[in-house]
Amino acid sequence: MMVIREDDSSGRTDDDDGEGSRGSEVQTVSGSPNDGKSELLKRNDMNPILWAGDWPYPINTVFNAAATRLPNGETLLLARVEDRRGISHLCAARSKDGVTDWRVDPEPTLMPDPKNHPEEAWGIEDARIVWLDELHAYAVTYTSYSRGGPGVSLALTQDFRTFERRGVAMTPLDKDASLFPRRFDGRWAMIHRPDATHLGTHIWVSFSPDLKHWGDHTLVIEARRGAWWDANKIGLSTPPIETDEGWLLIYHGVRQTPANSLYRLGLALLDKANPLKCLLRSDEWIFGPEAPYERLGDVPDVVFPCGHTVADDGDTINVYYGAADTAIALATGSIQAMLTWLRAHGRPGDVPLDDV
Ligand code: BMA
Repeated sequence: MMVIREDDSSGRTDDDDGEGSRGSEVQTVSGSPNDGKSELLKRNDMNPILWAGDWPYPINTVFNAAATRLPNGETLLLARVEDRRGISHLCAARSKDGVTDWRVDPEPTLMPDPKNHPEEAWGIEDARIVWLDELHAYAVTYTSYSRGGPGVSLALTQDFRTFERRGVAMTPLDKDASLFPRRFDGRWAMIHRPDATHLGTHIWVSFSPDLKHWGDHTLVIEARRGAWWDANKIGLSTPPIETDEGWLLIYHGVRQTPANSLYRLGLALLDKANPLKCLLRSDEWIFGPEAPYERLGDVPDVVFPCGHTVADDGDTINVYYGAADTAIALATGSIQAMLTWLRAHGRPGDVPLDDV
């Protein structure tokens, strides 16, 4: 019999013995500054839940996966797979509990198609999935790496087997994009991250009547400056989470150090009716690289979520993140706890950003 452990937010069952899990060898975070403290996102004991060794064909790394729950309750990840040329494609993996027993597509699910889509010349990366009720389709936004740099492309799918490409939505340099799941005053909205000028790399929202023509581009969340954890470069992590209080955003901030770039996560809340209005923004990061699989890999010190799923209780959130651009890991939290924390620790959108 399968018994869900009451104290186990991962949804793991007593049938899972974890035997042979490489996660059990590297999961220990002893000595991490968060030991013993309550955390908004708790790492899964099986982490990393997927890595190159799980792939049915030779690859370099698998990371930065989009996520959704399918109608049958299964979790689907659309992972970024970097091949052994350095070029990325997307590949789907499905699991009943979202943690174990992943069934990975035997071949790449969505390959770059540079012949018909030159914007995909150097690969496709970092997807985000949103279900569009109106179109009865999943919208997949992804980075298309063109010869002119990375931009944002959009494809629609019903089944993650065939995809209808809608082409480039945001020209280079742009990344970290997701649609909102429904229209605002008749227009679709996309959150995205046009790339750096010397004045920083910020989060913008743009609108479209038809998912093709985009305009009314508006800067919504600014990277801070100076010593802050999210100075100079930020971007959306997983798609916007609709709550009674507004759109909860998990976003990443990049701290440049002399040694490397530290990718950490923070929270923000956008107005429910007007996603151009930032209501709250966390001053502190809520999650950063601490575990060995986050600190060591092709790109050290990176946690980079592109997808989440919400459990049947409407509150438990599973955040899937790329760890060190090398593997996929999972951390679980509560949407209500994040909102409570943000209310207590958030800075209202109209208060100057980078004063202490
Ligand atoms: C960002 C993106 C991500 C990557 C991260 C860390 O700019 O390109 O795909 O995970 O850098 O390398």
